[in-house]
Amino acid sequence: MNKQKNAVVVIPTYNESETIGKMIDHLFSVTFPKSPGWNCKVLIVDAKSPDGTSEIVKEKQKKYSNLDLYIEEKKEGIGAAYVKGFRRAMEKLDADVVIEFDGDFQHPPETIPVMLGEIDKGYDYVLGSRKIQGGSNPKGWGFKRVFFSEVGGLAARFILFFPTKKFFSITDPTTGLKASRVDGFVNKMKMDNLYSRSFGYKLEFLYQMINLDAKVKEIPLKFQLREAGESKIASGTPKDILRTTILLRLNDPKTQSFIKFGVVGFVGYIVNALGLELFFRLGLSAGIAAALGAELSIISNFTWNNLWTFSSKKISGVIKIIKKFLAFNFTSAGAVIIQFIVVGLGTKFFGDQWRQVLLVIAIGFFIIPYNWLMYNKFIWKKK
Ligand SMILES: Nc1nc2c(ncn2[C@@H]2O[C@H](COP(=O)(O)OP(=O)(O)OP(=O)(O)O)[C@@H](O)[C@H]2O)c(=O)[nH]1
Ligand SMILES: [Mg+2]
Repeated sequence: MNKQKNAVVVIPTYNESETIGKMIDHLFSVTFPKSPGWNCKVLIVDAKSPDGTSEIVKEKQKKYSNLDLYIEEKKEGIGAAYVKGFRRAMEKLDADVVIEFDGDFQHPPETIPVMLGEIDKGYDYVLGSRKIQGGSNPKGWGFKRVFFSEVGGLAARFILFFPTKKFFSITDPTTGLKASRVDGFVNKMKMDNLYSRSFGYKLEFLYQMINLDAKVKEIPLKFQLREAGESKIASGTPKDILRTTILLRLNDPKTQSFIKFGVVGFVGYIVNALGLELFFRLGLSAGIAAALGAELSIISNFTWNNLWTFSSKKISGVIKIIKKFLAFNFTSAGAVIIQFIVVGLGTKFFGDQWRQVLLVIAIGFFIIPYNWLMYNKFIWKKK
């Protein structure tokens, strides 16, 4: 028989004395018995709440041996609390799965056995989503909160994932209800230098888990109004989320190489234009001069992309370089054909006066994605 696995429900608290005792009782007596295959533990990470939250937890520890308490030196943000909680869950509590969970009854406890069931099925990352069938925002939320949740969530999805498949499949990136597998995921996550130690950490953990190739499952979350106590949502939260998502995407290696690819492409255009001018002034016909300029820009693009954009996958060795350079010329010819089709067809439909606009459309919507795809899939493909 397999050894029973440990699931650690991590609950950060700041002044949650009104609900935490009830939550602990509910988890141990009602919720956990529904997951007989799991050894469920609770870890409360308390930000030295002045309202006596930790005293209540200590009292409950007399009753529940699987209840752990960590009291922070001071309140440092919900992200900081989860970093400490995850570390402790791995190091002290031998966690196989960690669950992010609110102690104010906003997250229905009955989602916990559902999430563990999905982990049992082989998923690595189970997310409670308010945006799929069966999920919802609290009925009592005002316009502002609904707006931030909907528009902010969509913006975060876009910034983090567009145009990959994850843009469509991660429907609720700011959700606070998650179960994460430790082995290969949480134990590989970098938590020392987060962009945000407040709410933005949620996006950061999400992004890291996705980049670690976690198998993701979304379950419906009927998000509730907090049962008692005051809201700790800071007014700067939307800004924190926006800042974190932008930093994550901008500093992603893929984005970095896309920016370099753009710069190299622009330099290629300049080389093309200068080449045309130079050869034309040397007395060649404009057509020949343009073709030579184009070949110079192909050489420039190939060289700089190889040395800079895709330096981590650099092509080296004379034979290999020649082979790939020929292939590169071949894919570049594809871009010429695309231009021929888009500008040719476009002017036929709309008239010749649209040729420059059509050129921009051809480059922006077709050639850039086409080149990016060809470079990544064929020329500088992963080894
Ligand atoms: N340890 C710790 N816990 C925190 C901190 N900030 C918030 N929390 C707790 O984390 C839980 C989730 O916080 P948020 O979702 O940001 O805010 P909230 O108060 O639940 O917001 P509402 O949706 O209005 O209830 C709350 O139950 C807080 O008690 C913090 O800095 N440190
Ligand atoms: Mg809450």
